Amino acid sequence: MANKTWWKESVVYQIYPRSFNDTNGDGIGDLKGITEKLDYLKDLGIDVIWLSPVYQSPNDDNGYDISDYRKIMTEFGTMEDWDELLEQMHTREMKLMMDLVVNHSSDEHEWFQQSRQSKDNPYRDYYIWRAGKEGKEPNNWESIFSGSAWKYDEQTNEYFLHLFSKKQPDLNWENPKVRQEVYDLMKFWLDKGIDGFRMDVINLISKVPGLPDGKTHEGKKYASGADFYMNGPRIHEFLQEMNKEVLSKYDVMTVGEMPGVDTEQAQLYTGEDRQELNMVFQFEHMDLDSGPSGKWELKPLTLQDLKFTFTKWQKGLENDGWNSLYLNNHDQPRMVSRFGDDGEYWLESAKMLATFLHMLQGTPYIYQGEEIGMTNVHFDSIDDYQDIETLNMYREKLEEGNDPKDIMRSIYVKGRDNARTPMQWDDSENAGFTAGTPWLKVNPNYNEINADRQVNDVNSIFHYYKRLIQLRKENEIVVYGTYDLLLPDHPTIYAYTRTLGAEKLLVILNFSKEASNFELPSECHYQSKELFISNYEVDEAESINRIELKPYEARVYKLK
Ligand code: TEU
Ligand code: CA
Repeated sequence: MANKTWWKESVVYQIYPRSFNDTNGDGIGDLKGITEKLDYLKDLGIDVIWLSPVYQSPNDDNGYDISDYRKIMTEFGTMEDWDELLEQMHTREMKLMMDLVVNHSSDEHEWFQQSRQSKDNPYRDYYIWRAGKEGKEPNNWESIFSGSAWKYDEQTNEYFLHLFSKKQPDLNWENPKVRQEVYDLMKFWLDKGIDGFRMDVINLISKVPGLPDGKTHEGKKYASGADFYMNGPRIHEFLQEMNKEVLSKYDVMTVGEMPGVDTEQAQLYTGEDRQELNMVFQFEHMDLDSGPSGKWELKPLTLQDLKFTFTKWQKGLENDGWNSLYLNNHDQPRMVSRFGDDGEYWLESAKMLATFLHMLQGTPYIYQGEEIGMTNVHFDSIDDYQDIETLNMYREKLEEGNDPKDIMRSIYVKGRDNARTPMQWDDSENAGFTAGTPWLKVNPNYNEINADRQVNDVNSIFHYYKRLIQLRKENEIVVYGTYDLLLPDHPTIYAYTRTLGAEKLLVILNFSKEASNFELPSECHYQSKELFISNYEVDEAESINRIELKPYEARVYKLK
């Protein structure tokens, strides 16, 4: 059995502060708003809060573009507000994981302002500057936020690299001074008492020397440079140095966000004896409904793909390393809309998906609003959307001659603003999120879907999550049991077991709105069974050898 540790037994709740709770009526969530809701999170059973960036930022990418790593964003409040929030969390025995964004900074950071002054400025090599080639960018890499990954700066007649927005210049990790700056800022927050870091795109920090061109595709002006910046040549060296210099000196939890990571690499990043990170956010299950050209190319999701991917990760890290478990976050559409049914079977499918995720092996992450089944949003006009990734894509595809209706369809399904509409607290104006005008419109379904209604309804999604979290705390098998897939070829049922010693959990999930026939596989012997949790009324005495599952029905039995 994997070594026991607190971060394997914890449930994490991600807060996107801008959209969580506004207490001063400016329409923007703030730190005081989070402090106000800690009892709600404690009641849910949350152990750790992952706070998306709250540092000083011009908000080109809503805080993922940092202009001062040691200051609190003015819109979110003051350092005193932050100190109070941390103290109130610790008083409630909740831990705080901050978001470390060090693949890039904001172009308004002092380091970049210096760096762009001149080629011999002491900060020049804090960033990645190159001369153009034949009047063009230094290479053909595409930015993840559309267009070239290079921006020309006439001050020194050179280009700087930005894998994300033009206002997010990549830091040069080859420069030991940059690495030391990062370690110092990490210690600043750790010495204030935080309990860990989520590390933004941390597997992009090591680039292949020479920054070679990517493979271009027919008719595309730029190419993906992912082969030359994902899981690069010095990534493990950098992470082991960070661990030695900083992380090893504190009792902290770390999760690295790693686009393009596979299970073999994840074992290297999270192996117990690797001294790198505790876990990673991988993206394979987030790409199952994307076509070859990326997330905006919609492709139907199949249950087979979901079974294959999750089984690969459950088995791949079962002996060494550790899984993070998530189905949505601030970058992804709402899980009940994407993997379930946000219409007729909204309640049942939200609970079924929660059962699926929380009975797997790994640390579960709940994204704000997921616990009340918040759904995707559908704004009629592109002017109602705020996300830079969406707006850049819209402009680029429009210029390429695509039909605006087709572009909007992709935005409805995959846009990041789906996850960023304000938290729906109650059925008062603006869902109780703000007394002012919200920075991003509230989802109009807040009258039906809000926390206030669900906290007072024992059959709500909120109470179902609370029960799942309680089961995890009361039963070691939920954390440490070994995962095995059942019925691999069943088209609508996802069934798996967890085994720990003589105990077994049997998890049966109907991923469809059709009734589905479950037959207990012969390998599932048992003497006694106990119904752990279900999203429909179930007669406990009923045999489980054959079950006709209702639409999106979920059941978990403990077998002995
Ligand atoms: O996201 C990393 C990333 O790859 C994103 O492009 C994300 O996967 C994509 O937008 C999905 O549609 C991190 C942060 O989570 C994201 O909010 C930031 O915009 C990005 O890095 C740059 O810091
Ligand atoms: Ca505010």
